[in-house]
Amino acid sequence: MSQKPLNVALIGYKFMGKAHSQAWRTVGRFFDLDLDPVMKVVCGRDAKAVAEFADRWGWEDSSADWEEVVKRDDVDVVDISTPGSTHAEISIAAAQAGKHVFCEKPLTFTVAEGKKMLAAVREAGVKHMVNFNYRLCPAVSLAKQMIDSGSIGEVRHIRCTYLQDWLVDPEFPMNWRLRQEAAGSGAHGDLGAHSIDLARFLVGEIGEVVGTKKTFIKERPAEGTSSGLTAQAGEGTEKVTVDDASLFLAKFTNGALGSFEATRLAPGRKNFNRFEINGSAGSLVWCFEELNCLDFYSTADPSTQQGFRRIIATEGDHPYAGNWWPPGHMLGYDHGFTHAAYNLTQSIAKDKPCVPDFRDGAQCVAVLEAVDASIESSSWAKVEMID
Ligand code: SOE
Repeated sequence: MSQKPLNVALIGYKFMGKAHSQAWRTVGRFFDLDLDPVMKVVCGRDAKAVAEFADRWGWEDSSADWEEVVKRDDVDVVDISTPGSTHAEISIAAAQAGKHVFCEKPLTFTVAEGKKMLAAVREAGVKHMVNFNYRLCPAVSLAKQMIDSGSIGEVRHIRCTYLQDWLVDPEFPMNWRLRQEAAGSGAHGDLGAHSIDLARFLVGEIGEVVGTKKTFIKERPAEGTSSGLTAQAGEGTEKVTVDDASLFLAKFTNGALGSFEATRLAPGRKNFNRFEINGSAGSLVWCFEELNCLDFYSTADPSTQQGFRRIIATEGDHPYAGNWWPPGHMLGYDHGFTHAAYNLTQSIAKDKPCVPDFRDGAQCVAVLEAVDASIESSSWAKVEMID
């Protein structure tokens, strides 16, 4: 490539680290870019393991010292794929060192911290993006285009369910995602954050919420070793300090109504991230388990032909899809991450705003936090609007 390099440092190299590495490896091959992403350095606590990861995934260098990495002169972008408890400290340090920041969701755990992160990136004048990968699936971006162009009329309802089953076995051992201090919350922030982002992207701002959360399995075998979403038990047991499930109702500022359910205890549901949107002139339905498909019902169809039709969002003129394979050749989980790497690279190259950005990340945290406030007060809670 003849473009100027864009040197990327990745912090974290487990499940999300792999997804981000795959994105940086692939993006320049399928998308025309104005900068050339270079996989400069990957960072993690275990020097030997991170060196092996670098070798396997094609990172030029590895390090066990994130503070040194974010200050390196040969780093332009800091990509944070670590547990949520570390996002604020690393993002702020990276921004202060003048680096563009790409951060996993949830952005952080409190609105106060989210605002600090937003202030840091704005003050530094760097680009910032939070990784809400599902809005970047072609079928979801198409839903957004269709809503904006009036295909389903005025939006009245959104029903979001994000269901998984990897914690249904009470013998599944502890890992960081089950500890409040590392993950912030359970299904609420891990899965609910994605649904909130989809709802904000597709419908608008959420003004008020009321909800509940529950931890069904309160103690689990202690952690032995873990990798991604699998784990082996160690000795003894440990208390689970996050929710297994979260449910809430929402009133949008534009008058629409929403319901949200997130759980990791739904046997048979693997990554069932689904929304159904009903408007005055039609409906749209999407589920990650069939991520290339968007179901569309239009009241404008002749009465003899009414029914949901299935759009396969792999045509060349569907968002992002034309950069990949010929029509009908399906995309998967990793492609959303590549679309994020594309958006960030181009926003840096063209000095244009990048979405979803840290304000989107912080606004999502405001909704999560308002649900917690509603649980505390057993009543509806207002969502703080972040400028
Ligand atoms: C685990 O529940 C998880 O990997 C989440 O952390 C991701 O954000 C989600 O996209 C898939 O499931």
